[in-house]
Amino acid sequence: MSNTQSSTPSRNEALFERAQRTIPGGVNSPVRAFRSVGGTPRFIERAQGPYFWDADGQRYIDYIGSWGPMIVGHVHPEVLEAVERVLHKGFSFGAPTEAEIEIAEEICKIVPSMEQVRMVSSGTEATMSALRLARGYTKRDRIVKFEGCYHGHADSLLVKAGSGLLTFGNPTSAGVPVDIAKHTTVLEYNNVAALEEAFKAFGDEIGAVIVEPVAGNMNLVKGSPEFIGALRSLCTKHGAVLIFDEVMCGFRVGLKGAQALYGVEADMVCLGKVIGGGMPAAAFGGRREIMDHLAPNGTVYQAGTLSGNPVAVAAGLKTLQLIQAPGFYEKLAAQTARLAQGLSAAAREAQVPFVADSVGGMFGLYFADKIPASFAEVTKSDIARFNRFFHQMLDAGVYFAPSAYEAGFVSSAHDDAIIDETIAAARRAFAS
Ligand code: KE4
Repeated sequence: MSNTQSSTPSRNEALFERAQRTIPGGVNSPVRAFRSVGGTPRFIERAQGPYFWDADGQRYIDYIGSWGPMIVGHVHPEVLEAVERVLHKGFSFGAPTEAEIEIAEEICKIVPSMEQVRMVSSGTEATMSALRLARGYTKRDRIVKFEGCYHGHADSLLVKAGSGLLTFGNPTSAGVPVDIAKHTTVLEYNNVAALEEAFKAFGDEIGAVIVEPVAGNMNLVKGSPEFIGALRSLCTKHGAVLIFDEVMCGFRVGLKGAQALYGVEADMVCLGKVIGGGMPAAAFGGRREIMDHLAPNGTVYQAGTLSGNPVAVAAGLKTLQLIQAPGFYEKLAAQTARLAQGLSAAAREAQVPFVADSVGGMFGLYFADKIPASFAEVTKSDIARFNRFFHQMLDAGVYFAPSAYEAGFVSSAHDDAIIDETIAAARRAFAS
């Protein structure tokens, strides 16, 4: 019996009602409110491996993994032990620690083009700081982003395309001054011609181009090799800083992230999620020549009370060590592909227009005839059908992202039996 069909009001409903009195929308991040899929958000009480349980004790196979961080599964014993080991030594000092050097060395060892790295506490801080550094380094205010990519909620990044290519960006959120949004140009993702046209028109004004090389915030949409290659060559030609926002795809599409996947090195990389192992930690970094402009060495200011927090670093460092186990990504990619292929096959059997795609440990589900290559193509998928499918699966104990515009995530704890259980539940959902 699912919660939505039970006669007695669920604890989720009672908690959601109570939450809305003191928390805007009852949630601390909008996507959690289920606004796009409808229904009552599940209040999670505990998690273990690939599962979490809600306030009614209902178990779900978790395919959001906290939106990427839980790549080794929830409460991995070795991560738990690493955190317990440091907890009694102190939660935060506001002073440097050796562990911060260790995680910086680990990140610079693993991620191409990272000669130096600065720890922060969220992906938003990472991209906001990387943009300020790129602007300070190039002394240029204009930045370029792409429709459908999400880089956190800094003012310069909550911008949508102006009416024409050469017009200024417009805010996507109230409270973002037009004077800030106008410095952001928004182009179509994977559109090489538009990119070339923009660089031709004002390439020498562009301080930074920021992109999700494998996008996960318009559902999963992969950058084409031509698009990623054009970004690199045009930024090099015009002296613009190329920023790969790998907060989501870093350590998710492969150990060395999208740079290795495409064989393209960015000038700066933003990281998050996996590097905190579920605790608040993110980072931005790049060539020393750029990073040297950052305070206290340089004139670009950036700071953070909890940056490099010892508890978060302990969880992140252990997670980074675990994902370097031989065969970790081959297995993760195989499990994720098994899920995508199994779901596609189940939909085909039921003659439902549905496709799925995957890269490493992230996947996309689309009620459409083909895998999308841009935000506009994603909007053409059958969103209403996705929303129905989401609830059918939720009632079956499978928790996909509560939005047709989000990617999904598999962990090393999602074994064949769990993937096959998910596919069987989808077969029943497609058939109904
Ligand atoms: P945070 O500030 O939420 O830690 O990171 C912002 C961010 C930056 N860059 C990319 C590529 C991201 O995916 C994110 C955050 N991702 C969303 C998932 N759609 C976080 C979930 C949420 O907003 O609650």
